[in-house]
Amino acid sequence: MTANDRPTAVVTGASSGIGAATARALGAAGFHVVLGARRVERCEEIAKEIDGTALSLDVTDRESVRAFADAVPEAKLLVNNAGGAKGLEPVADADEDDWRWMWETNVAGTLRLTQAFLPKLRASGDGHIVTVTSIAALDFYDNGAGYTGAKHAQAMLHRTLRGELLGEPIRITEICPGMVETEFSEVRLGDAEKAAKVYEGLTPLTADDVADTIVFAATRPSHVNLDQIVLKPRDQASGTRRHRR
Ligand code: 8X3
Repeated sequence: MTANDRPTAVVTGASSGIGAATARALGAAGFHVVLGARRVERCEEIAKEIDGTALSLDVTDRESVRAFADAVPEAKLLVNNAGGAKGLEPVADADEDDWRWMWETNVAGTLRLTQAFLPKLRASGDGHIVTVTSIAALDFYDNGAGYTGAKHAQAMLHRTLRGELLGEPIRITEICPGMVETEFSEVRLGDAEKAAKVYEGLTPLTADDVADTIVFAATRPSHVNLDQIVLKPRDQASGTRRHRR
């Protein structure tokens, strides 16, 4: 799907937050962007702005991924952004369904999309896989094992590709954001008020900050592979150490 000869970038989880900002930024950088998410109406609005394509995508559903990939004949860049957290409690009280959801979206979702698009990335002669993990893929913290576990597994899948695809024309970049003010905390905590408190008294990253970084990685010359980029607000030292005014 090279619309007007622009290279095609596929962004998952593109209906909001980092995914939506990345779709916009890649559109501005000259890509034809295919936006995938369950909330396809939201993707359609963004697609209109950037002359992109919106398609329905549920990364937890094999058939949905297959139909999505079938509708995109070629791709040069895949941004595995769909994912998220549910719950924040000690292992002793962890909800098994939340853990299953986190595994399905972050880990199996990344596997499905990567498998579906690898042949197209290869065929482009200059492909690139960007996976948005988290600082939760680098450390552990109390009450976060379901999410840190899923993010570690997603990161291992992604990092393993760096060796497995060595010698092929495909770059591999992992983006590890810390606190970014998006719907992330609302989904995790299931409560808008509690979510707002997460960012109180500090200046979090914005989705645009992360999107800019993804565009930077994607627009380096083909021989330059940015393996891993960690970005956190100045007010955040780790998953649990934050400075609040
Ligand atoms: C989320 C990172 O720092 O908000 O992926 O827990 S943090």
